[in-house]
Amino acid sequence: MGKKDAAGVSSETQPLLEKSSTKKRLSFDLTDHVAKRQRIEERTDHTRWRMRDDKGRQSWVYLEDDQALKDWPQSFADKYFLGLPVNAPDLPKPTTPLDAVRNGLEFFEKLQLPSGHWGCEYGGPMFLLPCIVIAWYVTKTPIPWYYATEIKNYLFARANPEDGGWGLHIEGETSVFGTSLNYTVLRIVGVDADHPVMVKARATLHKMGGATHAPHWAKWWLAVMGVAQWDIVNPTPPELWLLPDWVPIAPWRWWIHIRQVFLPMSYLWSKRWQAEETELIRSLRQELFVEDWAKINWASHRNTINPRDNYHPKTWVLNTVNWCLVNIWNPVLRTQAIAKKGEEWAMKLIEMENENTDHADLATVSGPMNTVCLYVKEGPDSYAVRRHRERAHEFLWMKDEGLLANGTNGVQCWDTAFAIQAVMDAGLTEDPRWRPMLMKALEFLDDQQIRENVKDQDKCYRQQRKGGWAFSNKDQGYAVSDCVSEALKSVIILQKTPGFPTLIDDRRIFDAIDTLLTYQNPSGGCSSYEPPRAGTWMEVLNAAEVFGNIMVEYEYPECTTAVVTALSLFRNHWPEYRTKEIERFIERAVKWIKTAQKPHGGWYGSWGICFTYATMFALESLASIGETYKNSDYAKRGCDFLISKQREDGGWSEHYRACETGEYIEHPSGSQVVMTAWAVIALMKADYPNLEHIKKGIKLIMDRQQSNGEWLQEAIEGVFNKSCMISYPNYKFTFTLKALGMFARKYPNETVV
Ligand code: LAN
Repeated sequence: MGKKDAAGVSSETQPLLEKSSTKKRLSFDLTDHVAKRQRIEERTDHTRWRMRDDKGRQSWVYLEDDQALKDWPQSFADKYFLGLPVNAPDLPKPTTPLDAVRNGLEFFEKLQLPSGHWGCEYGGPMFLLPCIVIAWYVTKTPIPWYYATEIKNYLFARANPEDGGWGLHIEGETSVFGTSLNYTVLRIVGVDADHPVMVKARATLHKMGGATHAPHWAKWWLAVMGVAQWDIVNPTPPELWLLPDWVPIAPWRWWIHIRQVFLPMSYLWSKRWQAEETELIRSLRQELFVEDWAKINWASHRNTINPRDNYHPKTWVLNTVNWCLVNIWNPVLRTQAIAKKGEEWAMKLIEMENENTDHADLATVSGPMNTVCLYVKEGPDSYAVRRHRERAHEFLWMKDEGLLANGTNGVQCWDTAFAIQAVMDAGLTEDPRWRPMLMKALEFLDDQQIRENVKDQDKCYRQQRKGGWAFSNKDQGYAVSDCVSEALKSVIILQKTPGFPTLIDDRRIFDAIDTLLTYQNPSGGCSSYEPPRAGTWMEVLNAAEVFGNIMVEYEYPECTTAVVTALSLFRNHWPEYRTKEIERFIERAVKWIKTAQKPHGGWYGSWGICFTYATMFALESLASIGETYKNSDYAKRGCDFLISKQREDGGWSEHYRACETGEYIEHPSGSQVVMTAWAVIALMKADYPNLEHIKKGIKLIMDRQQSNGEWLQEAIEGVFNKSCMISYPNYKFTFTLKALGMFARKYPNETVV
């Protein structure tokens, strides 16, 4: 058994505690690290890190013990993730796209984790690590030296080389949000204020106005720490949760992520809870602000914000609401009883979320916030707090640059589904060479299917999920329309391939279909976690400032297409099941896709960058009902749009700023393999007649393949809420393979090299 470590840090060979573990086993040494100086080193020994895959729960373990090191050798995937040499052999130079697929699979297969899924870094956003680390600090959770050291290394590596600050995401320009919070993290993990990196970052922060110019979420975290006073935080009253369901602005109607963040925010705002004051907190009060801390007029800075952080300025409606809350509601009308009732109901909802996810929670913002709420309500020693501490590690990822926070607790089901489909598109599912890999992937999806709806689904405002799949794993358990669809397609494809067993029987497939059919909106399109529960006018209440399109669900071409293609595949095999509804669903969905086309012919992407990504999905939807370049004006205009963006070298290259501005923008670093793959997949789906364009794209993808079969990481691929980018490192395998494989099957007689 490995050494028992700081609160919940799974150490060495000790498995993560199961839910069934007795409360007694959950006793940690809660030494007050606040008083102690955090141990921090220059670097850790990267050969000591291991990724533990506990049935799809990923956590990084640092083996301090030499015996444990021998007993648990570093795997190929560990080394790859850590950027250590993997020594993958050179493969015969491919002469055809299919050879290139085989080489790619040779490499990609080695990255499959023991439970059958593919893992990866899921970083990008720069506000997630602060959520975890500040939550640790205020709940007095010790941070092991190897975490502290690698968090420091990651943030040092990611500081803007010019001004030393941090942005909203790794490629973004420096902002107060990124800089104030990551500076705080560095101080928590033990970096001195006079370290040159800190001096530089602080100067930049001060130039931007200091922490009084931070957006709402940063102000909230700093108030929780006691580094700022609560009066600087715009109100988030928990009594909003008491509004009857019919009220148009009731929070149950908001997008799942925003309401799950608002929930703990509202609880702690209402309590005006602050962490115990420490030397560090006193010092941060001096470091983060331009003004003399004691003289700051906190209330006057509620709406102060640096323009760089102000992607979505608050509307006059929200400003008026906030004014009324601050000046009338809070001081005059808000009775103790109302506040208490609001807090109680918010806590009840937090508890339901914990129960439904075994304390993993929806994502990396709400999880740490909930940890603090439970610490406040139940104290440091409760099961819930300790289980939260333990599960936080599933949100961390170790790489060559250091330790970062993932956007969710992984990308397990999503990437696994695409990996299977890439093999299918190349026509290789029957090739015995890939059977063991595919079998493991199928077993993983079998294990990860969500078998039941959540308890008290209506009470906690959850969407039906039985038969679905989450983006990450079943513990998190939030079914998403496209995650269900992609996983379901992959399962059907494999189970209908000779040689594969039926692990998921018809009933379970029907469960998935029943859930999928709940996702259609009146418009015909599909959104992500739930059909919209209110109109987009709700965006007037967007208080987060740094994000757009965050308040409610929208329809997305990506999600809509995934559902359309899943239903189409399903009905080919089970033509009798809910036939009429499926037919009607597909018809309405594709109609909606047409309405979403932009005048230039492309579609705006919300989850990948940007028009290239969504146009691929939209053209696939059209193709699924037989509409292609030659018979559909929509498909033709979509293809013409893509062709107009193809570069000299045959590739595509869209910059993330397109997501912010809504205009196609070229990436200055030139063609990207992932985007090129999306574009050629789109053109092939639409039967674009001029093969030369497709061949040039395919050639670029082949040329970029390394001699061991891999592709190298290029610019960031994903996005959310218009302004924040997020990495999908496995796309450089799954979509390249898919593009090459599709080409090989569709044009078997064509050569490209
Ligand atoms: C994700 C990741 C997956 C993504 C797809 C499945 C790709 C998409 O097609 C549907 C939406 C979904 C599920 C999605 C929604 C928003 C997430 C969860 C993220 C981009 C990962 C991180 C992000 C989450 C909101 C980050 C926390 C930040 C907040 C603003 C609360």
